[in-house]
Amino acid sequence: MSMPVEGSMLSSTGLATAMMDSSPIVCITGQVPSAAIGSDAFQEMDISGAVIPVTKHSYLVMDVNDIAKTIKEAFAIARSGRPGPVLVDIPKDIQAQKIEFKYPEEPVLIPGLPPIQNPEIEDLEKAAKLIMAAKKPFILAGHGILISGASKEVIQLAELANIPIGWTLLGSGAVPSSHPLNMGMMGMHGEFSVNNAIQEADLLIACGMRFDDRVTGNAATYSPNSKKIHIEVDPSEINKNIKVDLGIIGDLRTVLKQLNPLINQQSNNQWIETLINWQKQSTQRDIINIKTETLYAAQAIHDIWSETKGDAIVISDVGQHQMLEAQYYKHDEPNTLLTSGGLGTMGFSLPAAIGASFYRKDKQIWVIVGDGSIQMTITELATAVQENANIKIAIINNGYLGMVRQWQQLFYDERYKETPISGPDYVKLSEAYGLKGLRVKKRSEISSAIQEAESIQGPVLIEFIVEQHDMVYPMVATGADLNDMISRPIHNQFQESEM
Ligand SMILES: Cc1cc2nc3c(=O)[nH]c(=O)nc-3n(C[C@H](O)[C@H](O)[C@H](O)COP(=O)(O)OP(=O)(O)OC[C@H]3O[C@@H](n4cnc5c(N)ncnc54)[C@H](O)[C@@H]3O)c2cc1C
Ligand SMILES: Cc1ncc(C[n+]2csc(CCOP(=O)(O)OP(=O)(O)O)c2C)c(N)n1
Ligand SMILES: [Mg+2]
Repeated sequence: MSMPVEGSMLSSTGLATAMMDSSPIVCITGQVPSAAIGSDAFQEMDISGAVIPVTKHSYLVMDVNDIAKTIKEAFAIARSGRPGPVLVDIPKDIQAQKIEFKYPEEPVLIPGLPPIQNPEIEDLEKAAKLIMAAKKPFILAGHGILISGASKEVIQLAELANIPIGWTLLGSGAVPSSHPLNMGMMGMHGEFSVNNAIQEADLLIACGMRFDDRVTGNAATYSPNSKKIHIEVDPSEINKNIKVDLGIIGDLRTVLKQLNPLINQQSNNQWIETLINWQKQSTQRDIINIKTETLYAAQAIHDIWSETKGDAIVISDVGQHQMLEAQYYKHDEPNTLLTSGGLGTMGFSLPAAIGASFYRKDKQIWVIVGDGSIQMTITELATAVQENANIKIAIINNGYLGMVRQWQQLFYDERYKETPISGPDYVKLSEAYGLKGLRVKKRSEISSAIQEAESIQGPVLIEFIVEQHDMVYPMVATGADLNDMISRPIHNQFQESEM
């Protein structure tokens, strides 16, 4: 995807978001005329210099004859290795010149863009040996699976050796949620069973994930008894956050296509049983089972999942609602969750959903956004209306910057500061922007509101008024051991409900 912008107006936040989350984008910006560069001309800014830390590469094109070659290079760099953003800045006079277009046929060969390596056969044999010797193996499924298109190969490996799978936030959908070996998300707000499994495992097989601190908890005590295999396209990620026993550099799909034939069928049944028992323990505390008048955010998100039959592309924003989406919207298809993971950029969801709606006309597009996050880019409602973007926007309104409130409650002695927030009347605001707005206060109203939203071609907003003080459980405090999880307290409402 490319986006033309005026260089001096470009915010680096979008680029940093793409850089952190391995998103290939090429951003074309307009510069002041070449003769004026360096004169502090009106709206001049050295954008190609300013974005160096948040791009894979940036260009300032000073000759019209270089444009075609530069754009070709930019796309190649954005897509290569670990994908990421590239910026191409073009002065106004260079943009206005005319030349005959000639496609640059030469392949892109530049320093720093190495061809992806083929895995070493000895490494594949070592990996196969480790997998077949393991009694408690576990697959860490990351975003690299989606980038590489390796879902089929990961599932094949898991099924061959009966290996349970946990995924990172950005790896959601890489393996269908409904697959029996898929145990759920790992990390700070991951499943109790998954984090326990990682800590207890005797072998971790990391597939296209980079051991982010939200994933590992305390790196010093991370999965202490396991051998670790890391399959990764970017050599600099191997041994960066977690020391591994075997790093295999290469494209994940290519590696697994060569590794899987070396694996014989394994059972690991006892290990799987242990995980299923851990899963049962957390089901008992699941907020979905509570009977209450108040609507909980988790229930709203769960019901969006069931009403859309799990078939939507969801774009979530940042905060509690983002974590609840990860836990309760079960993705069965690759590339059906878009979210800002590494930078956690509030305001991401609405503009990203408009973009997704241009490309995926075949799918329902749902935004799941908090009342804080929507405020960051709410003006894009005008764009959604103008473009008649077929998106449904679920605002999870808890009246708080909920994730920050949760940290103030748990780790800052309940000293709440600047976290209760006011907001507009979202139904009236929708009317003002020219789209349909609905409000849901009770669980029983969810189904008809979703059906009404889906019956309208174009943008619709639903405000869900939810319990204000709920928290996302489980939670691993920053720096705590991964299996040192804070669980949802069991209270009366659980005992009254049918379980
Ligand atoms: C409020 C908040 C809470 C969060 N809590 C959690 C949490 O509880 N759990 C969680 O998992 N995350 C959580 N995150 C997200 C977290 O910060 C990271 O963004 C996420 O864990 C990164 O996932 P990843 O490593 O799979 O993806 P990326 O960061 O995109 O890394 C992908 C890796 O795959 C590699 N790769 C790319 N292409 C290929 C290829 N073709 N072949 C092989 N390798 C390839 C890349 O080089 C890179 O190392 C949270 C984020 C926020 C904002
Ligand atoms: C641009 C930006 N500013 C601040 C933060 C810090 N932050 C993370 S989550 C959050 C609260 C989000 O509130 P809301 O959108 O209402 O979601 P909730 O947690 O209530 O579901 C904040 C302020 C951030 N991630 N991004
Ligand atoms: Mg909120």
